[in-house]
Amino acid sequence: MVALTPDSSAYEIVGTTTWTFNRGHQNDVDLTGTAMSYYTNAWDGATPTVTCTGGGQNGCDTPPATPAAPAPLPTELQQQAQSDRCTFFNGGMLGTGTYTQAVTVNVNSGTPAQKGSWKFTYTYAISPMQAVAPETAWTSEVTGGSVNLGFTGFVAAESYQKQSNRHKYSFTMVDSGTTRARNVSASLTKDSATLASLELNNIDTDGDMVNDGLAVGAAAGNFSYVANGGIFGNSAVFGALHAPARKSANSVVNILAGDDAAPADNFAGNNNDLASGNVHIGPYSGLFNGLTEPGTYTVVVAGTLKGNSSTADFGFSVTSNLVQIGGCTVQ
Ligand SMILES: [Ca+2]
Ligand SMILES: [Ca+2]
Repeated sequence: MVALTPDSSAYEIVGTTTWTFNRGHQNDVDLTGTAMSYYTNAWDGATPTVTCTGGGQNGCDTPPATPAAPAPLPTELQQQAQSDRCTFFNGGMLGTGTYTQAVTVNVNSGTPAQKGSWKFTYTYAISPMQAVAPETAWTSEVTGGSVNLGFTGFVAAESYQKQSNRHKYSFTMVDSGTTRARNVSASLTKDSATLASLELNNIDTDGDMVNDGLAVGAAAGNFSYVANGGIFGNSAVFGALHAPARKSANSVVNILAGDDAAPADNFAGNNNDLASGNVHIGPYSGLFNGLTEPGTYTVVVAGTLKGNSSTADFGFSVTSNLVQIGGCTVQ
């Protein structure tokens, strides 16, 4: 996986001043002062709509007890704040949003008989708590009139081994003691055209005095893993990997301890891999300086994950969320 976070999702240049949007991020524990803190995001309290399919020959029968409403989604709040960035900049009334989440309960037992796949759909509302003054959740700096677009992140990798009924996950990232992350670079795109690139390699893996790898070390903290850079190896076990359309993202601690969807890790020896330094990450950061043109930018981090003796090297490329420069002021 590649974790990739631009320093900000929006900038405005006004004369010699650069404004930076402090939107907040879906993973933030503390949103104080961010644009995302200006809304409520909650289930609307209404009874869920209920539909049912299946149930066998005689169809659905007797719904199960109504499940609890799922927690609200921070991603939805993040999107609302992003779409309101110009209202935060110019002042005014923020937008509202709604979305739904569904819980499916399958039943086939009980007296009276309960049958069917019952879907409970809950509605959530995102509501602003107040109108905002101009330049709310934006900070300014006199720069001469350009944006230095910074980004941070890390590369990590998961491997899965199945041996009879034993399932084992690993997050080590070395080959003979040397990083498997090779030829790692970042590029900047604007409106889909590549403008610039940066080398992120910081270690020489083959002794030719030229850096060609991204150094990895022990992860300091737990993190959520999802293989957004792709998957490779034995396709028979792709379903065991935490990747889009495969297993849902989960924390590395849960994955290693087997607190996870099937097939869950049942290898006792790796439960403390994070604490013992065997969960590796390759951290990186970079800066694209002196941007002045309004437009929609992304950062792309790409590289190669070195395979082992039985698997080929694997290329990856991950694109950041959009970063907007301009669009909120009349130029
Ligand atoms: Ca080299
Ligand atoms: Ca384990």
